[in-house]
Amino acid sequence: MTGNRTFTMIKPEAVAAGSMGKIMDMIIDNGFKVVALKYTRLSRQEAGEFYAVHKERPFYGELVDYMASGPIIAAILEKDNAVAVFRELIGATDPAQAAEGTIRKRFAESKAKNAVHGSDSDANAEIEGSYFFSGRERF
Ligand code: 3AN
Repeated sequence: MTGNRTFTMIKPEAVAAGSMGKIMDMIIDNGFKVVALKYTRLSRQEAGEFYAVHKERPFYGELVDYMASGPIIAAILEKDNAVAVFRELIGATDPAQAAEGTIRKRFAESKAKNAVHGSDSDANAEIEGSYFFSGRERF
């Protein structure tokens, strides 16, 4: 349903730290239904495609290298007003600015290694979710 789904990734440093279970618990405890879930790894090329909107940003190369550096968890999540509510739960891009109780406040290392991704619009949630999941992988 439009407006009720978002897409997330638990990023390589958070997976490497063994935090994926705790992060999924926070997501589920905050009322999100897990519609799709996958443990996978992006190639450098795939990470570049996924973050193509940031191509002109100075940190693009670093971001692509980092996102391809290890396995991630990808998921589609469902809740009313999912995109906005999930971005509130993850907190600011820079963990130093993230509010208490947010996922990034608790798990992020830095602006680059910030533990989780959250879609920034309904349109991007659909595009990003479709990048990882087919129709029969969504429940
Ligand atoms: P958000 O993930 O909060 O939507 P964006 O869309 O501005 O933030 O940035 C996308 C991703 O690029 C971030 N999740 C982060 O990993 C990386 N990033 C953003 N700003 C920086 C920065 N100044 N230096 C390094 N990486 C950054």
